[in-house]
Amino acid sequence: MKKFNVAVVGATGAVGNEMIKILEERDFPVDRILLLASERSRGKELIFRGVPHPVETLTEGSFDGIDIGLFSPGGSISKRFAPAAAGTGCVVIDNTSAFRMEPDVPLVVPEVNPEDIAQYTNRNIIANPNCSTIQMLVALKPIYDAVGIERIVVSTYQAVSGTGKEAVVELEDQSRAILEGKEVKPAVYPHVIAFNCLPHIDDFLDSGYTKEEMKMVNETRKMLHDPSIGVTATAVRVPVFYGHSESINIETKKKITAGEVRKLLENAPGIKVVDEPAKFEYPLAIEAVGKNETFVGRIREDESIDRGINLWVVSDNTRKGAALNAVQIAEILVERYLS
Ligand code: NAP
Ligand code: 3JN
Repeated sequence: MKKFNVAVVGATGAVGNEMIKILEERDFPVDRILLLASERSRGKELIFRGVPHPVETLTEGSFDGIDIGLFSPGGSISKRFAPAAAGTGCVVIDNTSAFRMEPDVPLVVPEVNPEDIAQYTNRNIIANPNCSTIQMLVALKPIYDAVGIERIVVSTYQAVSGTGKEAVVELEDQSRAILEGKEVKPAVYPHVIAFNCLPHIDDFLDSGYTKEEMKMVNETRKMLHDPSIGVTATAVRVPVFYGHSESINIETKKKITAGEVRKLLENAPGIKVVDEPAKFEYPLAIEAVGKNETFVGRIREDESIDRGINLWVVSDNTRKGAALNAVQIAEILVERYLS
């Protein structure tokens, strides 16, 4: 089997770390792995397949001989370095919002629109959606294909790991300090996150929505190739370390019962239905950690309208929400286009 030289850009971060783990777990055909981060990480080593690898400093010249670049160094760094990498023939799979809405860059969730990967040849860049969009669309695509969806109303409950490694430390430190009766000062977020919920993720826009909320609207329309689907989102940060949860209400085009939705989702790729309320079984963030599936439960008809369904959807945000989705795209890329 052909093997590939793979660079992980942002290798020391929350997403990069998970990418290294998933490449190893899924036995991705890696010939050489190159771990890249900022100057700050010079001298660090990370383990891949039991062997320590030095972390190198990202430069425009880092990509000679690299076939695939898995990027998660933040939007501004991707904007600067992804085109340089793509120019050397490396196919970039970028986890940031830098290229997601560019019309000639495919934006892909393998369970939703794998056929769009073919457009990677336009720029040698494929974009990975925002974590909250990914898990929502994994859950909704089978329903969309079966009966159509007119409108989505979603509220997210997002873990601090979505912000990065510093936020994980902040939640831990603040929780301990508050329980010890000490005063806490927020640093990563504008308010204390421990024992709190912040209805604020990413910057506010003039419309009153946040950028995170509008990512869910715009990315959904792009991946479903459906500019008219209605989507409205409220994105909330909660004091959970790993695992994003979402309360989703949809209005379908044709009537579908809760039982029919359950059956559809039980047979859909990437989904595990956990929906036995009588036994107190429903998807939970702490049970999704380290898992690849998107968990769906609390499936019920919205009794306030004719064609409405409510769902509770949970997934590990650093895996399916970021690193796993990127590696799954890379798997399709090598199987269908690079081998
Ligand atoms: P993180 O834990 O803070 O890690 C950031 C990574 O980027 C680190 O490896 C860091 O290296 C590297 N980096 C920062 N500045 C750099 C530079 N000038 N040159 C090279 N590398 C640099 O953040 P994260 O949670 O992994 O997220 C990183 C990015 O991934 C986010 O900004 C976002 O764009 C994207 N992301 C996407 C999703 C999604 O929904 N798909 C979810 C989370 C994150 P050092 O350790 O050397 O500083
Ligand atoms: O906050 C979360 O739960 C997910 C965060 C994603 C994120 C964080 C910083 C910058 C993104 C993203 O993937 O949309 C970005 C960005 O690239 O804009």
